[in-house]
Amino acid sequence: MTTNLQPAGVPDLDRYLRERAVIVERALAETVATGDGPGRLFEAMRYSLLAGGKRLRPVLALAACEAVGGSPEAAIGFACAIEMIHTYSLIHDDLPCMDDDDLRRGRPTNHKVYGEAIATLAGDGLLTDAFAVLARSALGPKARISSRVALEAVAELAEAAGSAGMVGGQVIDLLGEGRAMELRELEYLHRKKTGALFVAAVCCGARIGGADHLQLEALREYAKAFGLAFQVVDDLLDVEESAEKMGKRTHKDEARGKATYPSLLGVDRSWELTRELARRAHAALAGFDHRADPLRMLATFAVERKL
Ligand code: GRG
Repeated sequence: MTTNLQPAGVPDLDRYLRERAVIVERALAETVATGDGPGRLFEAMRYSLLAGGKRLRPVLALAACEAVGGSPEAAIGFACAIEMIHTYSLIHDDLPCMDDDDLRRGRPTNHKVYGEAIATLAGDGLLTDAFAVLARSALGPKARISSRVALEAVAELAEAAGSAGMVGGQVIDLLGEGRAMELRELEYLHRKKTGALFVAAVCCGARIGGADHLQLEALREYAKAFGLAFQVVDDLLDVEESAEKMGKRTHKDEARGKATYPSLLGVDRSWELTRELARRAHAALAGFDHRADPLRMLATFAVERKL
């Protein structure tokens, strides 16, 4: 994998995000090239993986690695792995047996182009290959991490994506459709469905960067606040924005009878909650120097984003 990662200078948020997304994009295109397998499968995997997207989880992982003094090059394999897992979750979430969506990242969903069977397998391929990518990168010369750190990252990522994390959250979400939910249950669901992967992005990036125990705990608090803020904003954008702008179907939560932050708290209080969560994320970084500035900017972005 060839990458050219300079330490982040943090010029401005838009530029930072664009530059980082390009780096991630290149690494992903190289990582998931046509391998020793059916061309149609790789085409379907690349169709969704290289369809744009904000690349927030990999960007967070690189930023967390740098915040503790690590080199982002060490974390690029992990960054690719987490974006592959995120993309698999989007492909499966869009399937007719789940959310049944036609539009994702501004283009027809994977199953609309490749059919349900190939889309399911493209998701499976991305999920499984992600762990090979992570393990191989940890074995590579640029990683310079101990096998213990590598194994901790593998375990943390698998737990975040699996039954106790994202998959579990998706099940709670499906079973909750059409029935009332209290705020506490909604938060529990989102901490698993969306939040767990953000926490893994930040904590594994930081582990790879050499974080000590205290740094890891502070960054975990940052990521928990970030993940929830991101999700509340997601609920708000679903109410307030159009499908054309978002590149995916909107106004669908209400249609499916899903509890959301705006439906439980109202729009104004939901926006207030996002600001409170952003403050919490910033506060968690109090003990970090300027190298955590990208993480600070990203927390602001999570609540100010319009996409
Ligand atoms: C199918 C196992 C399985 C899990 C699905 C994460 C998830 C669980 C489904 C995605 C659907 C969804 C709308 C989740 C809520 C928030 C979210 C993860 C939005 C998409 O993430 P972004 O905005 O997307 O980072 P891009 O396209 O920018 O990467």
